[in-house]
Amino acid sequence: MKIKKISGRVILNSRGEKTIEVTVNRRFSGSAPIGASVGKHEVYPLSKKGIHLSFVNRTLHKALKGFRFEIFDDLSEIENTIFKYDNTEKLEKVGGNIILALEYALLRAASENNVWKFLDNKADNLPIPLGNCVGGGKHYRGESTDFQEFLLIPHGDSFKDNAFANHYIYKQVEKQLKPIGRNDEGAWITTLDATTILDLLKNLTEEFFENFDIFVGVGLDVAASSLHSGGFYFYKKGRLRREHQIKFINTLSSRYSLEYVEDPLDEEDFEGFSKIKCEMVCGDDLICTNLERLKKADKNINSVIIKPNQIGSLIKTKQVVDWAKINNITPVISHRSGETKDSIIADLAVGWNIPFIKLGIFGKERLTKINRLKYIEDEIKKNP
Ligand code: 2PG
Ligand code: MG
Repeated sequence: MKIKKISGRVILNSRGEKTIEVTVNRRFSGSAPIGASVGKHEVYPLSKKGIHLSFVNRTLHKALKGFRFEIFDDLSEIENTIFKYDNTEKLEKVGGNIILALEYALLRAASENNVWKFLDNKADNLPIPLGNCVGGGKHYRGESTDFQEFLLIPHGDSFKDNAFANHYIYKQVEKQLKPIGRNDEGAWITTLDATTILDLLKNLTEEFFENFDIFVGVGLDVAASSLHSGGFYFYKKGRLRREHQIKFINTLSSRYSLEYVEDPLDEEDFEGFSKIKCEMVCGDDLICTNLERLKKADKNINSVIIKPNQIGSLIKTKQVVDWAKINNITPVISHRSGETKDSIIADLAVGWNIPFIKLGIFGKERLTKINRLKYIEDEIKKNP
């Protein structure tokens, strides 16, 4: 595929914030999201000065016109061209989203919208959707839960069954919780405390198992860096020292048989993560999809969040996924709270054989990804 035209425009994400969409050869587009609970070590999503449209429309268009994009690794050359204009560590001049939006558009152009197949034409595994069911923290501006996300982890036989399980339980939660509304990721907002919510999810998942014979586990994204300040973890009911935070999370983990805990401690507390007892202990802000930080956390976690725009490069994102797998760290690809309708993470999950994807259960920016995974599942079934 030969690059003939690159153009950019400003679009709004699900939170109404500006982000960029890049179109290649007038037909294939891509866009990247923006987070609210942002790790300290993430790159800038947009340039420090805002969106750099002329960089896309003039500079990139001129620099890349005529380039032949054939295989995934060709993205290295594209990235190196961009890094010549921005060699800052955090991409403050152009922002990571321009790079990713361009890369997503290029992958679509090269594969005629079959990115997952382009990445691996034998791919046949669908990820398990970790569904954000109840939430608060930085994903809602009013009073809500201390923990950012209460997640459902279904273990059905197909992606479709798992999406059904998440949606069914989500609707039951609405009936019983009488929520205030939905937060940025479509999760239910409540001011009830963590144990009350976990009691409810435990009952509903057990009931669901009795009715539908699909086991659904429960997980948390504590997003503890948002609670952490001056050595304490601040909750509505009071503050906890580090050792009590560890004890609190471990107590919840064993009482509710949690399957997954993300960011239970502050983003610099590598050692603390190894004291958490849970089947999956996942690093998000701790790692920021950064290979050096993942290597440092090797013995502290057994799961890692993958968000391409934390690092602003698909080549580097792929390196993190590969290194994690080789070292028995389970990758979990994830949406962001300020999402666009771009569904590329669905394709990346299948094409890179990532076993979990973290998504909202409701809202059009979340449903594009769920529907895309259902479509890919059908395609795989049609051509086994
Ligand atoms: C997280 C993400 C996505 P944000 O913390 O895992 O749920 O939130 O995009 O706001 O960083
Ligand atoms: Mg997180």
